[in-house]
Amino acid sequence: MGRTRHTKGTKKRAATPARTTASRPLRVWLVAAIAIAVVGGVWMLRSASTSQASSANAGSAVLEAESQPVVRSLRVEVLRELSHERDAYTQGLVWWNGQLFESAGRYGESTLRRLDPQTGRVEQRIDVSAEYFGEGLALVDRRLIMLTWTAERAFTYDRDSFELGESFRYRGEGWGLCYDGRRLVMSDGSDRLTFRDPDTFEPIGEQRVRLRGQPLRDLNELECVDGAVYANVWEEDFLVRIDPETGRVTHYIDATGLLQGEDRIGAEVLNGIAYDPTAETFYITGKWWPKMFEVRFVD
Ligand SMILES: [Ca+2]
Repeated sequence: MGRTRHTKGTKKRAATPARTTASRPLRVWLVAAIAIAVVGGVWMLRSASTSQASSANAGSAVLEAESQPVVRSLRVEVLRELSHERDAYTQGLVWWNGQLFESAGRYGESTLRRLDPQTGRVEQRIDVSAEYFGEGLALVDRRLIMLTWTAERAFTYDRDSFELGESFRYRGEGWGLCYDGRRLVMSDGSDRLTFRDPDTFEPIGEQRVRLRGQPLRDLNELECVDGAVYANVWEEDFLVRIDPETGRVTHYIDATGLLQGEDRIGAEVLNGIAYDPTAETFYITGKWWPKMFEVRFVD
């Protein structure tokens, strides 16, 4: 090894002219200085652009936070409790003129009911054909329109006689339904609301619902109130108020703890929301709940 190193050194020295050997330190320093300048310049440029990028990122984060919509939190103030038939697997609830209409689901157990809002007593009831799983319910003039879950059929019933009228076909699942006086709003278990013509049931638009910027799926029973859409969310103890023009959730309504003690035995999820515009109160209940509540949503 020592021999090889020596040979190489000797060879190198022999190949190097004497005058070049004399100016080598200067050249080395020049090269080093240029290298330092280049590396330093690149580093400064990079840090400048990184710092610009960081401040740009910080700026957009601030903007994003500022543009992040504020969701108001409300709670449920219970004004009154009324009874609710435990055999109703509630899917749709509608208030009209001192009456409550309710649609209930499950195969072989689906029904349409008229209730007395003062007591919750069932005053009229018809069974839905066992092949259909009843879902959301809306009132358009004299027609109650009831969705079915997966049969892609909506049935109409006369508001007073419950006589079956025309039916509509649609694509996909049916969950919740409400009527805002101009169009029907329908949920299908996703984050989508579909707007439909109330006469033809044809889709005329849709909106995706976002809670704090994130898709809010499992939208279930609906209620159209003064241009807003209130919704149950499947398997959740909260409701939301949605601006249907933007899809944004504007209010989050905590409805935990409504049922207490033995009332919870056999009761399923919170579902069913109806609005009484004369009293400006809501009726809410759940599937197989023994009670319904007349409530206000308050700060
Ligand atoms: Ca409703």
